[in-house]
Amino acid sequence: MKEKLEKIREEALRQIDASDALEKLNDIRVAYLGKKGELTSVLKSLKDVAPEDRPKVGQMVNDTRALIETRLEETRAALAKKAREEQLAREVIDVTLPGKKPEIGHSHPNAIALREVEKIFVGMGYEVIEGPEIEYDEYNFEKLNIPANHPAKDEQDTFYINKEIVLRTQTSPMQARTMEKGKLPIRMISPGRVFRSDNVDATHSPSFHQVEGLIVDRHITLADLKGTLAEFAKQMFGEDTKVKFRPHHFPFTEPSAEMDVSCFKCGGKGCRFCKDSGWIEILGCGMVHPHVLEMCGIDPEQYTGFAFGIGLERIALLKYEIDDMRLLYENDIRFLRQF
Ligand code: 2NM
Repeated sequence: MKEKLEKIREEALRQIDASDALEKLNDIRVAYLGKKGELTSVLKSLKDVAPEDRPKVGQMVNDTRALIETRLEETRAALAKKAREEQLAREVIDVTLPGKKPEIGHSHPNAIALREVEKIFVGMGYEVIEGPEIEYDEYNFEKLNIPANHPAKDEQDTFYINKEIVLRTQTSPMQARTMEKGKLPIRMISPGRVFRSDNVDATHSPSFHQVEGLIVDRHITLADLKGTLAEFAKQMFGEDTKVKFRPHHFPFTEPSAEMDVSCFKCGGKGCRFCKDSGWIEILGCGMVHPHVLEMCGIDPEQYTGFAFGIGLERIALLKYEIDDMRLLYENDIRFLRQF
């Protein structure tokens, strides 16, 4: 029995010492100390030993087990330490290497221009109100005094979803919706994407952005329109900016005008930028047509208003001297990085 235990011990220790992986140690533990292990079967055969020898043999079995367990644990600790050291060596970080520069995003020129326009009008007490890009014909045309036979309603100009629903061609449907709510006075701008069935070129796109403004209150006059938009021009293009109104026609305003600003590049002397005219067209505007007020539930005898529409891309192109609108939509990172 004693020899057998010694043999088991020697063999177990030899195997443990030869182990180079934690899994192997586990196999050895099972093979010797497990329920069906060699040492356990020795313990089971203890009943064949003479009763007076049992305590001694039992003690020997326990000593052997303790020895194997200790060696297993020592070897496990040594292997784990070695694995950890190897891992640390593998994962060593050179803290002196130069860091990676994080890519910082840039605002799109349209976004910068919009932020400026919004800041100016919010500063004058206007609210920013956004709305849906898909609109009812009723709000996009009808309530804005654009009747069924108007050329703007032609399928060549407007994207129709169906007979009653369109991709909005302007953001003024939101003005109609706001007037209809009936809470007066109104001071609002509605920025957003609009759609027109145009082919792409340097100055056209089937999808672009507008900021339309509306004020409705008692006693609003053309003088308010001129003063407000002249102030906008000064804040947007510089304190020395002059404005000029040219008569125009829009279905939703009467009278209507287009506003030019004195060229902020040459100061009005004439240059490539203003095509030698000294003036740059910047927006359309007018006094809200009484019929529009009426269709939106406002009494034109009590209330008047003015409205305007600004093409956002036009402002962005002017501000950054970009000569092709397509650059604004291609999102070429080399282009966007400049802003
Ligand atoms: C423009 C030019 C002139 C305009 C009119 C309205 C409304 F709904 F109040 F009648 N909103 N926007 C308007 C007026 C838009 O864009 C060139």
